[in-house]
Amino acid sequence: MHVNLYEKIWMYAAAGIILVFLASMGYTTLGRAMQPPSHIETIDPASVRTDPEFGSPGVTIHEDGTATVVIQAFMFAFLPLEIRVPRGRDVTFRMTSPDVIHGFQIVQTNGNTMVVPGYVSQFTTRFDRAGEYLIVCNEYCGVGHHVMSATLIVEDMPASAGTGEAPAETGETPAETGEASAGAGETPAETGEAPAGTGASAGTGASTETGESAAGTEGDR
Ligand SMILES: [Cu+2]
Repeated sequence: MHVNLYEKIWMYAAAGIILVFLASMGYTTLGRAMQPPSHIETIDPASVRTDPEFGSPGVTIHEDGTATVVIQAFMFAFLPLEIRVPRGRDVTFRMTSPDVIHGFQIVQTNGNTMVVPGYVSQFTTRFDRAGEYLIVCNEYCGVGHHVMSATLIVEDMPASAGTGEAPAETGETPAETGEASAGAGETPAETGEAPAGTGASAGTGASTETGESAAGTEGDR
């Protein structure tokens, strides 16, 4: 079958464009962590405000330094209005809506999801740049849609429990606290407050005392 040269060029160009589109989808999915946020976790929209988790939204910093942010998106605000998360650590956002579909976009980052009533939207990301980010609703949700926003503050957080400024530092802590008491591993919240000072107070015997003496050492510095 004879195909005109120009016809061939268009055919190959069209096929090439399709391949580029498919490849870009693959790249953003695998390489840039663009994933569907929903993990098929459902919730009754009517019970969102009394839900143990979503009824009291906020930020939880875990022992390993990562954070979970629970958010309620409703007409026409996000709760909490101001969200503080650690820099350079995994932050998992969990959110749902008691009314209509909202959007949740952290401007200038890859944090972006729909918030669908009946479902829990969840994604995990990390922020390498400290500062203030604007969160906006990017799904039209009613007359107050344009005022629906919140603030995300990314900052270097002091060790909340068990972790130092950098994950690498935590590796040193067990070796130092090991001198003080064998129970140090069981009380990461206490030893974590002053990982540098714990080594100095090697005289402490019981694990319960480690927290007190460590705090005292911190005051001496
Ligand atoms: Cu909205």
